[in-house]
Amino acid sequence: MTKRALIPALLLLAVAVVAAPALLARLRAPEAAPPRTVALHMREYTFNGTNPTLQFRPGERVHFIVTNEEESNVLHNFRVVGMNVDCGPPMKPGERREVMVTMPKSGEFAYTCCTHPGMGGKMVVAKK
Ligand SMILES: [Cu+2]
Repeated sequence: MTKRALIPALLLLAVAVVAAPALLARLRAPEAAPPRTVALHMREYTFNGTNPTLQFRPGERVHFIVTNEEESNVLHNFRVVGMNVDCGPPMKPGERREVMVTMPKSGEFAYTCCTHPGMGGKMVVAKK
C-alpha cells in the first residue's frame, strides 16, 4: 500500500471506530432501550382516577412509580398478577413504590391494590 492510499484508509478506519458504537446501539434488542416510566397515582381508591387499561409492547422494560396520594389515612399497595410483582408492604399517604418490570411476550394482566377490591385495572401486552 502506498502512502497515498494509506491516509484515506486510516480516515475510513477512524470513521468506523467512531460510528460503530452508535450503530451497535441501534441494533440492540428492545430490552436494552431505556425503560419507560409509568406513574400511577393512588387516590380516591383508584389508580389515576379511572383505573386505565395500560398498553405495553413485548419485552418492553417499564419503570412503575406508584404513589399513594390519598388525603386521608388510607393504606394501599400495588401488585401485578402474573408478573412477579407481589403486594409489597402497605403504602401510607405520601409513600411511593418503584417497580421495574420486563414485559412478557403477550397477555393480559391485572394490576391491583391488594387491600381494596375493585381498585385496579388491566395491562395488555401485545405487538402493535
Ligand atoms: Cu387500596
